[in-house]
Amino acid sequence: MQIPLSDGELSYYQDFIPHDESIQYLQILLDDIKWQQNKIKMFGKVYDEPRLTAWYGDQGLSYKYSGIQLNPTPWIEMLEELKSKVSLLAKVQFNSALLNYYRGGNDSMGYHQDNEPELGVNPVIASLSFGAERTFQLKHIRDKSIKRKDIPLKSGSLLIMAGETQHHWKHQIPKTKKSIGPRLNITFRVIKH
Ligand SMILES: O=C(O)CCC(=O)C(=O)O
Ligand SMILES: [Mn+2]
Repeated sequence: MQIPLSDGELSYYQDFIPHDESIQYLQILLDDIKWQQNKIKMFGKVYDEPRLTAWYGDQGLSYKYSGIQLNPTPWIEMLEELKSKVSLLAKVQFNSALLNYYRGGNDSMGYHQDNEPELGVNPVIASLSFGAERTFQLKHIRDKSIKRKDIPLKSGSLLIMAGETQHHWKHQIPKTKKSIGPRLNITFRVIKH
């Protein structure tokens, strides 16, 4: 389903994976993924990122963001299955994935663009969510009169950002005071060689 967005393309499939299956994926992946605690630099200080991450991809691909160099872990079967399913719908052959594990409401990801040079111009980013529902917020960078978009991401849902979205919009997962369980998010990407 298309979500109207000026200067960008957004689509959302709420029941991409049936709810009960999505909870099974959450439990298995939380155990099987090699989660890492990365550090971020802000105003000259070093902090723990407020979430755990993992980077999976085809051999030889690497990825850099916020000064962190990530070398990919080889695919595991379950991730490969999900990658194929998502690639089929998005009509894009994804070759890598950044996984995010939000342990609770205090874990978050601040406003950013997925605009690293290795993603190329107008990247297609497909984002799969399992577990606690979190709000995905998009704000237009230039035009402050455009209202912020808030999209509650359900367990088993798939959100696809495409077109010029990464040029004109920033997105984030804010912290929440609600008492909630863990959430796992997989963003499939294409890294250009
Ligand atoms: O957790 C999410 O839904 C978004 C994650 C994200 O924006 C990213 O990994 O670049
Ligand atoms: Mn992002």
